[in-house]
Amino acid sequence: MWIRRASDIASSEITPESVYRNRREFLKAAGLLASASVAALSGTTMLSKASQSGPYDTTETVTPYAYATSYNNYYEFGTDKEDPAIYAVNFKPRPWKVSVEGLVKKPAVYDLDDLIKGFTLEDRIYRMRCVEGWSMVIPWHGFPLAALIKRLEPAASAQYVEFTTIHSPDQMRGQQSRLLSGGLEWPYVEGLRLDESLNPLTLIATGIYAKPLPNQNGAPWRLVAPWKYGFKGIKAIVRIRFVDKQPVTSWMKAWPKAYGFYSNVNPSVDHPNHSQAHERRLGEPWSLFRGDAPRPTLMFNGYADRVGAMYAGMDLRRNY
Ligand SMILES: Nc1nc2c(c(=O)[nH]1)N[C@H]1C(S)=C(S)[C@@H](COP(=O)(O)O)O[C@H]1N2
Ligand SMILES: [Mo]
Repeated sequence: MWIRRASDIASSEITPESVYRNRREFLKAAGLLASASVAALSGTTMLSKASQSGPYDTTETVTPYAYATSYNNYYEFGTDKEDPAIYAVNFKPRPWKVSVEGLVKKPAVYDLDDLIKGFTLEDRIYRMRCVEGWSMVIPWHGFPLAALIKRLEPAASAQYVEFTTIHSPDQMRGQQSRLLSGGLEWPYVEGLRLDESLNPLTLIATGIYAKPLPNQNGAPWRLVAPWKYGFKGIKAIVRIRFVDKQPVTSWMKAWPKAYGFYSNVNPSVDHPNHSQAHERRLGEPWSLFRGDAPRPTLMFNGYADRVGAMYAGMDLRRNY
């Protein structure tokens, strides 16, 4: 692989366009994405629901499998987009314990398979938008988070749900040194308001592209909230805590001016370093010489009709 420069580490969550471009060119040159179009074809045929889309599915073209599984953020495995696919190969997603805590009737440490037994698994094709400006269309496999929350019976006083990723430095090189953490404190923490958790759009994924969730995508289970920026989608969850105060998330702690609790996709609220008005759809042909077609970003990532009412009366410029 290439030599890691200090500037790569400092690039943190925000990767300048030029660096990004170079990495993509590097990837292509290395042949890592050479099979993308082949994967796209097989990906489509693997999808049981590709032709008959359900009420939650976008009908936009599904992103090639190779992009979804070899270009993403999972800082526990390193801060480069290619790191998760490379360094998560030996991660062990089973056996998996989950601690349920806080304002809830059934707090306990559960075995994941027991905890989610009996849930009806669904396929849903969601549009995903990263804060850094790339977007993908991913066929997820999983169950509504609402099903789990109802099973756990939160107390009436619970208003937020806090999620925590596993802390396992032996398996996660990014957790071994501050220099590798991209400015984050471990373990990774995210949160949702309780009503956001119960929204039918909010999914817990255990698979993608009709396959089990790969380690780099958050095995054994991860959150998917498609109207929010990608970083809300916490991976490899080991703790779910019901609380009455707004949780402080990892990115809020790292840079509060850039990352608020809500993190709803909003083309009119810029990141301090760049506009959020447009995005690049990974893998989508654009011109003869470039992929990643640019397109305008939509309010709530296009899911306003399903989630907008939850924010009625809120100032979405202040509550970013
Ligand atoms: N535990 C953990 N979860 C995480 C991250 C991380 O660094 N650690 N990165 C987030 C960010 S910034 C993004 S963009 C998405 C990207 O992964 P995905 O393409 O699999 O959704 O995962 C999110 N979940
Ligand atoms: Mo992200």
